[in-house]
Amino acid sequence: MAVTNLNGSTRKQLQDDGFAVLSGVVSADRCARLASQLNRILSQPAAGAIGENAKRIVGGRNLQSVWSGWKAILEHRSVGEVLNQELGASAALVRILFFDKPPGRSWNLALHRDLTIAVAQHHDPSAPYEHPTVKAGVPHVQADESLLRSMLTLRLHLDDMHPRNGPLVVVPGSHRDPSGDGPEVDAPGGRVLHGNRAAVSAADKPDRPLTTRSEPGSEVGREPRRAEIVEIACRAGDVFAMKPLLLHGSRVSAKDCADHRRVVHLEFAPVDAIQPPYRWYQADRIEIA
Ligand SMILES: O=C(O)CCC(=O)C(=O)O
Repeated sequence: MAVTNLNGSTRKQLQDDGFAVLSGVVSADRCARLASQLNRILSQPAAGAIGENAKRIVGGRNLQSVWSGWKAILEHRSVGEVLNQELGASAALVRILFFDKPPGRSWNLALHRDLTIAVAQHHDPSAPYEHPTVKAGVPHVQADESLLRSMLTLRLHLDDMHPRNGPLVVVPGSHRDPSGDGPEVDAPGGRVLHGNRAAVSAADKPDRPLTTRSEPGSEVGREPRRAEIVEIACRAGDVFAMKPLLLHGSRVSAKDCADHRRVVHLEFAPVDAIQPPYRWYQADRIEIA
């Protein structure tokens, strides 16, 4: 992989906070074309669309073999750099998800970590991974900490993401303590971060609070922790890089917001990081010019 060194502060932010914004990776025009392609693909009856019907799509799975549009991000030097520095020369794309928050049909997603990977098949006994499930016909398992620590997610934003269209929220540094339940969240406040840490006014905040997805009773006997939750803002074409163990969720859109919030969520791993007998469901090695 012919790459130069990633900007030191981006790398440090990924290590310390568990996320970083790579700005201006894809042009807004190209994002619009990619969104149309995805819409066309997910409207086909056999596609892995998530939603009530072809006209009410809120997400998609199993896009890896039918859509190569995600490769647009590889044309930007910063993406090759981050993949090379975080994953090494054997980086591979191992899963694509697509998310939207369509106007009038948005929701609030509780804080969680991304623990699930798509695999070629389940095994019995399931160790070292657990909780086998099937999602849209594809076997999945919950990976262990060592595999999740080796992975990186890149989220390509196809629309601007702002305080009114259901933005992502994260708990900086939470990837470093994956046993933590996360903060006690009782208000929709928190800082707003962009690549350049822009702030927005409280009046722009959506009206429903976030909740955490911790086990019942998990806070018993402990003082609630007040870790910081920050709201992320991105422009269409930015890539949000994130460690899967980072606690994250998203807010519901404002009721009168007419903007979609479409994101292509790409999970990468060193291809050999998965433990036999498991194999990735699909792994596309990354080649950077
Ligand atoms: O973009 C979002 O709303 C977050 C989606 C997500 O993290 C998930 O569905 O696991």
